[in-house]
Amino acid sequence: MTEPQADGVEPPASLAERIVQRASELGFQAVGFARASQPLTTDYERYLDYLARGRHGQMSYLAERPATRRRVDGAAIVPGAQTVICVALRYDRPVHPDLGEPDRSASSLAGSIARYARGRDYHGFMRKRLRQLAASVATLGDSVQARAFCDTAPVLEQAWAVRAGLGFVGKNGLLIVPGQGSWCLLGEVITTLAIEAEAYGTPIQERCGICRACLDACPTDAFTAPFVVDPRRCVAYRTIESTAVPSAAMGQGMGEHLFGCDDCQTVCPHNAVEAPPEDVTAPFRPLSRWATMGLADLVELDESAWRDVSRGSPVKRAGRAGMARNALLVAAHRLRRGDETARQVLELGTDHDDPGVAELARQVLAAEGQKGPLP
Ligand code: B12
Ligand code: SF4
Ligand code: SF4
Repeated sequence: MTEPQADGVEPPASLAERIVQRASELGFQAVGFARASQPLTTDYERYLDYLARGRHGQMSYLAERPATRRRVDGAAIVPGAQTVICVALRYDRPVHPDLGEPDRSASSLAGSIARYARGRDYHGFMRKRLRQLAASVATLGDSVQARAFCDTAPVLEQAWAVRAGLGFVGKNGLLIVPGQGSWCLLGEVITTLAIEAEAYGTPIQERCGICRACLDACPTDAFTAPFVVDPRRCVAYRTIESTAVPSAAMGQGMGEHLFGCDDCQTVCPHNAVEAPPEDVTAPFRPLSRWATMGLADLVELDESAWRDVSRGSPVKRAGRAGMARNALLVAAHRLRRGDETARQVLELGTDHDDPGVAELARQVLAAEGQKGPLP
């Protein structure tokens, strides 16, 4: 709390306070500051180890110009940067049918899509807000440079958020903001502005304790150790980033996941907090198209229909063949559980114009056929 001056005039708020205030106006739920001039050490070494083990798989962008991920104050990011302003934007929504926010169920595609991806693609509106924050930061001094980042630049976002004291990385590999949980997206404004020394954060101790709920909940055993995900085994990678079409046997274990996966967050006790008010997370409200489509529709889409279905949605990243593959894997899961309606989806899949997708459908049907004649 800032004390009024003797003459009753409020003293100007500190730079940090003004940035926090602006970030809050723009809808960010948490803000922290890290010193940009100190390169990353342990996190950078972990990243190099990750590359050396080939964990990036098909995400070749992660391996490009690796040295750029070590520091953010060089030519690649913001020359002369002093401060990384780290923000978190929550996307968890109250679960209520009237809000279109479903549980995972056979009747709704949205329920099989990871929460962050059910609504509009966050990159657009998150970057817009970050750019607005950057514009405000640029007015706080002479010749201040400030750039917005979210997801696409070579910045180890979780590492900077940890350094800013925004939260800690849990055993599920995600940044958890104390009191708010992990259902949040990270972004940064990196700037040449230096703020008050005492406003820079420090890392906080991780608060997982003996819990291991996320490790046990992972459907594909993607954790090689607590805190360490092997993306190549992660459902998010396999349904979003990878273009590989697995064999029917390899594709097992993905369950109902059509796009992304939330299992290691759903079980986390730090997420047992109230969701923000509905209007605050309105852009994450499930798109109405998911309520009217089924798996078969996804398999049948031609290029033009796919453009309409994927417009403005994060699912665009998987591509038409990728989403058809994902739909077939969900159908295979349902068929194995005795849902005969899923067979139709697989039969449609055998005619898919992507040969790999068509082959997957044939393999699943052949494997299921061997289990005995249909009634
Ligand atoms: C590539 C990527 C993926 C890949 C690979 C993830 C990975 N682990 O590398 C895939 C597709 C699998 C993925 C999945 C998801 N992702 Co992603 N992803 C990214 C991206 C673009 C780069 C990540 C990266 O640099 N990886 C490289 C390696 C080195 O990092 P790492 O393995 O994560 O390791 C770091 C920490 O885990 C930690 N660490 C590692 N080992 C240890 C050990 C100990 C003891 C400790 C304390 C820490 C620690 O240090 C490392 C370096 O910082 C970031 C955005 C960004 N630019 O940072 C988003 C990002 C990490 N993803 C995000 C999200 C939301 C997801 C999903 C939840 C999406 C979903 N619902 O399907 C899942 C979660 C999977 C999981 N449990 O981690 C958010 C996470 C927000 C948060 N609260 O942390 C980010 C930050 C995007 C954003 N802008 O908000 N993602
Ligand atoms: S997102 Fe799903 S598959 Fe990936 S680590 Fe978490 S629980 Fe496992
Ligand atoms: S589920 Fe448990 S172990 Fe996993 S991140 Fe949450 S608190 Fe940590």
